[in-house]
Amino acid sequence: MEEAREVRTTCPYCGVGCGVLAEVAADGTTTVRGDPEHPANLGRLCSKGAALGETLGLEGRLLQPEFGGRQAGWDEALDLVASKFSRAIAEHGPDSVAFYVSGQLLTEDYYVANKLMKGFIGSGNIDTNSRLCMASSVAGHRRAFGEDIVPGVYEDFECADLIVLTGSNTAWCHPVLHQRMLAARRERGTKIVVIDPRRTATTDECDLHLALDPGTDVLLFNGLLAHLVHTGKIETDFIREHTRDFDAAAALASADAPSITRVAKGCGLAAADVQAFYDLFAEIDRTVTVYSQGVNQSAHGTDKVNAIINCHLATGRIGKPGTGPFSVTGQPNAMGGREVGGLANQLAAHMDFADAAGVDRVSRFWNAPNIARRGGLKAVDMFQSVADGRIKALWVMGTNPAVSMPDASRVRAALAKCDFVVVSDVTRTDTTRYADVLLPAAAWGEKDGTVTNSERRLSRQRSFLPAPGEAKADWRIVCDVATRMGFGDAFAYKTPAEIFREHTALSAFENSGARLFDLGGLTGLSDTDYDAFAPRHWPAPEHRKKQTRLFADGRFPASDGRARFVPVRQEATAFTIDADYPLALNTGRLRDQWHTMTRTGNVPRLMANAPEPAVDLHPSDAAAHWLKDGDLAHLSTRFGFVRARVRVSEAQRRGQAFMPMHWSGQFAARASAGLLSSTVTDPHSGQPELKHVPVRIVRENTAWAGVLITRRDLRPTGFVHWSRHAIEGGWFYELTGTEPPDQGILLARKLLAVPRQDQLLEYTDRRGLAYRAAAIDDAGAMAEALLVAAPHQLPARDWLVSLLATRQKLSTADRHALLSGRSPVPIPAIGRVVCACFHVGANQLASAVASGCDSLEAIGSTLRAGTNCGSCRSEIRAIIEKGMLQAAE
Ligand SMILES: Nc1nc2c(c(=O)[nH]1)N[C@H]1C(S)=C(S)[C@@H](COP(=O)(O)OP(=O)(O)OC[C@H]3O[C@@H](n4cnc5c(=O)[nH]c(N)nc54)[C@H](O)[C@@H]3O)O[C@H]1N2
Ligand SMILES: Nc1nc2c(c(=O)[nH]1)N[C@H]1C(S)=C(S)[C@@H](COP(=O)(O)OP(=O)(O)OC[C@H]3O[C@@H](n4cnc5c(=O)[nH]c(N)nc54)[C@H](O)[C@@H]3O)O[C@H]1N2
Ligand code: SF4
Ligand SMILES: [Mo]
Repeated sequence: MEEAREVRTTCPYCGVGCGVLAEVAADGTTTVRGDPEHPANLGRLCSKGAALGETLGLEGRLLQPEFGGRQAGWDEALDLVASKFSRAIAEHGPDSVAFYVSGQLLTEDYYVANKLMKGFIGSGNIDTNSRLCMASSVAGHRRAFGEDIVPGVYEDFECADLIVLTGSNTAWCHPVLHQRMLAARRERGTKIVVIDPRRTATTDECDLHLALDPGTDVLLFNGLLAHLVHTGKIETDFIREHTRDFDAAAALASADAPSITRVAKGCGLAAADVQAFYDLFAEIDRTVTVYSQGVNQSAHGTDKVNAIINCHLATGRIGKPGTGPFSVTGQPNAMGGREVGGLANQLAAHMDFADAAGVDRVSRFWNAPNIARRGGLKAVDMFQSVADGRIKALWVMGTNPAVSMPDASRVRAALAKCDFVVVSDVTRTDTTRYADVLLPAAAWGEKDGTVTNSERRLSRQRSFLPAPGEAKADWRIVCDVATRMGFGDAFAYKTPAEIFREHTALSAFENSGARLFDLGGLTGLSDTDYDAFAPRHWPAPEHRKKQTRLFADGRFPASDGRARFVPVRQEATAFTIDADYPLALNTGRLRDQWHTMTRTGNVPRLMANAPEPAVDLHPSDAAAHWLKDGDLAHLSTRFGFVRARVRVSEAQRRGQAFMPMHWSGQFAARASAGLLSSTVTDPHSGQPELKHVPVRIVRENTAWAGVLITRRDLRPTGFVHWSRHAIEGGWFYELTGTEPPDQGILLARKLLAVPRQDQLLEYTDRRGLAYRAAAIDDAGAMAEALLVAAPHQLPARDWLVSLLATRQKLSTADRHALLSGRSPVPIPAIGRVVCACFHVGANQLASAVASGCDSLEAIGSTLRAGTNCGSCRSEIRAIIEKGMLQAAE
């Protein structure tokens, strides 16, 4: 029997890049915990990271290549991919093919995909989902610094006195970093300002929240720059010695934002709040400004980035401890993708197409005379070209564009029409439905390589499980195809370590310091060194001085060594809200889900906090549209429609709705935010506007509601709306429709699987409006249960969920209860799960508060809730406050 073993690796979710220790027990079960030695998290994990062990099951995994509706061998599949791509290139030229890849690939996977497309196929047509994520930050960095550089490191959060979080729900999206910021707030009194149109878990713990109008960040930061100039808070020496174009930027900022009153009006803020923010920024030297998708995913994202950077350059707050603009990366390897050149407009290793000498250098290094000489299509344009038939063959790797791209129905139509679509994934998704060839990729825990986190720190992902079935690492699949296309010599790698060494060598090749991205000190890593590689920052040049915090010497990677102020002006949002589409729709993330839910959606405790797709609305908007909490809503924009539950929430501002980006066709009938989002892009970065689109929301007149609790994994069809979430031992389906209840019962009844009539328990009420049924397995346990009733009239069902999990033989009392729809023994419902780490529900928290727990600490020591990752603390605090208020009344 095998011994238990522990492997050091890195979390495959967000860009914080936490170290994880995976312990594989002798029986093969894996448990994970935070790696206390990893500098990003020092042992902490958030709810998603802590549940990684529960995502390793093989249900739903792709285990073999498939094409033509059948399983196939690797040889056939790879031959087909290579010949289709080669033929398209021969007949229509290299620009008739494209790769759409992902910031979730490892650096080694990414490097070879980029090398194949740009170096050997000879087209720039490789783009990545980072186009939807980091492109505006990349463009803003390049305009300001001359290179895509995030200057700061995480320690800056611990020595800052002011942290400005703008367009970032850090508490949910970078939870471990947020914990580090809150520790600084507790320990050294660091002030936190949050700039976000809605109230979030992040705004719950801050000193000032500016709920600005969507898309008005440029005005706010232009006003800040003007204020700094007027109040003499700028660093004139720094500006003179290390920057250019200050006067133009300051002049435009003052013209754009002539007074605090004008800024307040333009941003929809109280003048006193704007003043308070400007005063804090002006007075506190050690300031970090953290930004994420509220900044990047905007029609003017690049200008937002530069408006922020301008304020840091003007105050010389960059390159020093506790200062700097800090774009936090979303995906685990968004940064690694930028390093290899995975964006269509970059070449490789921070060299780009604009510089002919750079193209020549990469061409010589790769021995690739056929190298692409110009950039390729950016994601939105790439899918447009697929739709137009200009792209004949497309390979999608590690991303789910049928869900996550804006105007997703157009993307689906394009995929359906395309001559040849290859998809490499670990599971079936909405995108794999369009694959002509489906390639099974090895998943987290099965593959080896490196990732780079938000602070430019490289860490290893290490395998601790064998790849199941015939799944293969992405780098190997790419190399196998490259070899079959005739490029074998350039892709003859046997290990990821070999690829990594080549990548580091390219970064150092003819690099005399012009490019800060330099890993020259790592080119000599042996295989053993690579195995043992400990997390470290770049730059890691061979001979020059090691630098962790960049720009400390005031030198920037532009040809004259100076940073640029970029004059920017507040532009109008791409769309205006009108009577047809009267609300502004914002989209983003939930605490416990990861993107299109292909992994987190299978984990019961991660589905418990927000089990259904929902749209958040301000109470007065809900009332104006005749919507109540829990109603089913029909949402439409000029791009498409979806259906989701209404959640009335004071956290929204009037006129604005919020919908999570996560739901796909695997988890709901039609609830993907991508179907609503627009294809408007930022002119500099090509990043789509995903935070603002006019929407109309009306109530669906549902006439019945149902739930199906089952062990089986189904995708119901024919329902106006369904959604599902994982529960212990199976799935929970919410069903609803607009047809009369008796028809609803018939429709729902078809979902029930009853092998033999004597295994069915069934009850229909006298009027035929309510229905309850259960299927009993051979051992006498409940295999599934179906309840149908009028909307809002379904009986309690927590106890049915636990009945499914126990798999125990049903007692007579249970059978009666199933038919009467009432639990045999009153079991207290725990309520909506608030703490995912310890599975503690709202009802449990409320009763703990009622019995005297009046602080987070007291709750923590009684129920443990909130003591692990901490991302539920703001929700717990709200429950405590509500309980105390009730007690006082
Ligand atoms: N739980 C969880 N964490 C994740 C992910 C996940 O799927 N789930 N994904 C990861 C990835 S890839 C990414 S990119 C990051 C994203 O991390 P974040 O950017 O923090 O997440 P979002 O929810 O997309 O958007 C952030 C906030 O921007 C606000 N916003 C909208 N419009 C504006 C505006 O005009 N101005 C300003 N200032 N704010 C605005 C939204 O209201 C929202 O609260 O999260 C990473 N971490
Ligand atoms: N409306 C709206 N849309 C958005 C956003 C938004 O805020 N609003 N955010 C955007 C952002 S920032 C991002 S980053 C994107 C994310 O969007 P996607 O990239 O589409 O989301 P994921 O669900 O992470 O897709 C990753 C896919 O890779 C698969 N996979 C996992 N591991 C591996 C592996 O090792 N190899 C391979 N080949 N496949 C693997 C997963 O099963 C999954 O299907 O969404 C964007 N879309
Ligand atoms: S914060 Fe959470 S999701 Fe992000 S890397 Fe750490 S454990 Fe993973
Ligand atoms: Mo992202």
